Amino acid sequence: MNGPLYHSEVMMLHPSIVVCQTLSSHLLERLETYFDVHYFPQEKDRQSEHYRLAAASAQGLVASGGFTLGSQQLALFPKLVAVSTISVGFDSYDVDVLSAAGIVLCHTPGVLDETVADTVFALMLSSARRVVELADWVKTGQWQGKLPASLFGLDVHHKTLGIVGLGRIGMAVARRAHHGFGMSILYAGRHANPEAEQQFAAQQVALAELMQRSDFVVLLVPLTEQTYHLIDYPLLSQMQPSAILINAARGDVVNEQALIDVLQQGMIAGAGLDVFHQEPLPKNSPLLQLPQVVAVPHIGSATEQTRQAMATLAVDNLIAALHERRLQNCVNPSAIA
Ligand code: 8YV
Repeated sequence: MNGPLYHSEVMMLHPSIVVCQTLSSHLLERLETYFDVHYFPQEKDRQSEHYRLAAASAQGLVASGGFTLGSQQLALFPKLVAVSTISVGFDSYDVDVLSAAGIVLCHTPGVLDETVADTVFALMLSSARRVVELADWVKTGQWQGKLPASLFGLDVHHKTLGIVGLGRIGMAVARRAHHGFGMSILYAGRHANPEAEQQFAAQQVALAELMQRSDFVVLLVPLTEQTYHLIDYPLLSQMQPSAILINAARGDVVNEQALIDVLQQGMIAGAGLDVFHQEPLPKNSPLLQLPQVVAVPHIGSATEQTRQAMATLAVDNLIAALHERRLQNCVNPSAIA
């Protein structure tokens, strides 16, 4: 959406910005063309008086998806006009608080869809075919003879895939699943997706039905008040014992304790998890004790190429908002209405 930003501070020729994420020198130079840039990529850099002074005069902020910005943190940024996150998810930013303060928030949709869909497939294949568990088995010298049937996995091809949250990333997953793996696609969500129905023969069903019928349940909804613990024990317990849960959304979309319970009780076959209630995942998490769980460290978009594309888009978003006075990829344009 386009629209003029009218804050008087934005009219300054060289606004001051704070960058709280590692950026390539090329992107930092691009920002420096337009702004007075204060760079604090590491958490420890942000404990200093220097950071507090830079925040006090900053009109713009570039940060990552893991950066927390609510009323407490915002008190450090009295002049803030625009925030640009290098992520598509923005659940760690308090949008209501930002909007009330007239601050726009921009994010990076689109450029990470295919990479996150690859991650989803990596989790599906590795959990169904027990790739991590069996690779460890080989590395620890246990491959001494024929593979015992107790170590056989489950097929992925021609199975039923249930997608919870069929947006841009879900479409990239569905395309792989339908055209590449001959899978049947179910989806649950607030809106019908006629494009998915036409292109992938996807069928919209209620969430409980999706849980019951799917061989793979893939979570891709954003974390909001409505989706917090959306997948709880009553829904998890309706999955088939041979089914696998994949979470590439946010940890708290699932009640993690309920997931641990159904896994420990063998009520589902496994889980492929990119996201967790607490990140980094604590060393004592019961999830780490379960061989049928493939846990990866929030790698959804983490390829060099895609992270660079996300950072470039976030930089462009901030330049558009603060320098060109127009909004692109803004999640709360009404903040300045
Ligand atoms: C980010 C993500 O890499 O975009 C998102 O919402 O979860 C990841 O792609 C992560 O937030 C780190 O910035």
